[in-house]
Amino acid sequence: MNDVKERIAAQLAAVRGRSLTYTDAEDDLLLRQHSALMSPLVWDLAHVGNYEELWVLREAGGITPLRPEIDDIYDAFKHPRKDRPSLPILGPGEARRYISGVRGRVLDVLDAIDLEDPDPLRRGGFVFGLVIQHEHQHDETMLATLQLSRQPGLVRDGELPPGRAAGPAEVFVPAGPFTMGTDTLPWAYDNERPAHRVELPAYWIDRFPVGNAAYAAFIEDGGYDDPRWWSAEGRRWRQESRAFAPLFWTREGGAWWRTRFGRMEPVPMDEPVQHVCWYEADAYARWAGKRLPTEAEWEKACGWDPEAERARRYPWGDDDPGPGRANLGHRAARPAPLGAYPAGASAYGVEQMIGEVWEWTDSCFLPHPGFRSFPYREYSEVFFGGDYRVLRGGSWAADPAVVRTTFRNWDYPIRRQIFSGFRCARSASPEQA
Ligand code: AVJ
Ligand code: FE
Repeated sequence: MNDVKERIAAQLAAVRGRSLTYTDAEDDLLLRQHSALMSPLVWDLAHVGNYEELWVLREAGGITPLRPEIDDIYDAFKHPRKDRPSLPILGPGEARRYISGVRGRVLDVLDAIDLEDPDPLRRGGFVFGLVIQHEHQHDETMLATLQLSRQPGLVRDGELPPGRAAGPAEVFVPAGPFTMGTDTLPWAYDNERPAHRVELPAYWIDRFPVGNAAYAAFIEDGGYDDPRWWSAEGRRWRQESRAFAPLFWTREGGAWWRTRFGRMEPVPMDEPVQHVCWYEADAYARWAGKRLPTEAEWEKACGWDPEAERARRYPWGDDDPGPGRANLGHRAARPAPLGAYPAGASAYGVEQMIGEVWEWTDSCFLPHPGFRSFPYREYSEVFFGGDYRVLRGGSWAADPAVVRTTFRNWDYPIRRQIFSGFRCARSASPEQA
C-alpha cells in the first residue's frame, strides 16, 4: 500500500478504536435512550457501519449489499432520534460483529482502489474521508449522549496546558476581501465549497471564547430575566425551558457547580463556557454590548493570512494540529483554560478558534454561492434555510480529521447538549475603520 492508503487505514483504525471505547459498556447502557434528543449508543454504532457499507462497499466498491434489510433502521431521515429505541435495532454484540464484517471488506476495497480514478467518490480516497469524518462526528454525538447519561467513570479525562491571562480582549480585523470556503482541501464537504471572495467591513472579534467567569457575571447581573437582551424567540425559549444557566450547571452554597460525565465539580471559571444554546449566546452578546460574529467574520479571523493573501488550513498555518496548538481529539474531557494555546493563534492573533467548543455564529446554514450537492443531498442541502444556525471551529471532542478553518457544523438554535460555546464580535466605528 502507498502512503495515502496507509494514512487512510490508520485513520480508519483510529476512529473505530474510538467508537469501540465509547461503547465499551454494559448492554443496558448502550440500549437505553438517555435523552429524547439522542439515539441509543448502539444505534450510532451500527449506523456508522451501515454508512460504511452504503458508501464504501456498495457505491465505491460495487459490492452486493451485505444486510440490505437493516438499511431502513439506520436511515437517519426515516426515523427521528426520539423514535429510534422502538426500532428493531441490532443488539450490542450483533452490532459489533456487523461493523467489523463491513470493515474487513472496506480494507479490501481500499487495497484495490485506484486513487487516480476520475470518479470523484474514489479519487484521492474521498469516500474514505467521508466515512472517517462521519464516524468521528457520531463519536462526538456519543460523547454528548454519555454526558447526558450522567454515568460516572465511562469517559476518559486527561491533562491540558494551563491558561494565561494575556493582553487585549479583542482583535481588530481591518476591512477587505478574503477567500471563504475551499476548492482544494481534499476531504472538505460539499457545504464548504466552492472558494469565493467575500468583502467585509472592519470589525472586532474576541480574542478568546467567552469564559465561564464572564458568563457567570451575565447570569448574576440578572441576564436571563432581562428582556432587553433576548430576541422574541429567545424569550419564548427561556419561558418554555426555564433555563437559568448553561445546561449541567447548578447553584449550591453560593457557588456554581456542574456535572461533567457523571461527576460534580465547581465550574472552572477560566474555561470557555459550553452547553449554551444559540439564544443564550445571542443574549449574552447583547448584554456585553456586542453581537455574535457572522460566519464570514469568524472564518476570516480564523483562517485568512492577510500578508500571504491566502487562506490557511488551520489558524496557525497548514501544519497538523499537535498537542501544543489546540485542544482536539478528546485529549481531556473538557475545554482548556483561556490562553492555553498561544501557538495556535491565527494570523490576526485570535486564539482557541479550533478545539475547546463549537462556536455559535449569527449565520443561518446556507449554501456558499455556486454550491453543488455531493455526494448526496441529505448531507447538507436538505438542511439549508433558516432553521439551523452555523457553529464553527470544533470542540475538544472533535477529531483533527473533522477540523479545518472552512468546516461548517449546524444545529437548531435551542440545542445545548452539544459542546457549544461562542465568542463575540462588533462592527468597527467609522473612525476605527
Ligand atoms: C454535521 C454534525 C450536524 O450529526 O447530524 C452525521 C453530521 N451527518 N451523520 C449530524 C452527520 C450524517 C451532522 N452534523
Ligand atoms: Fe450519520
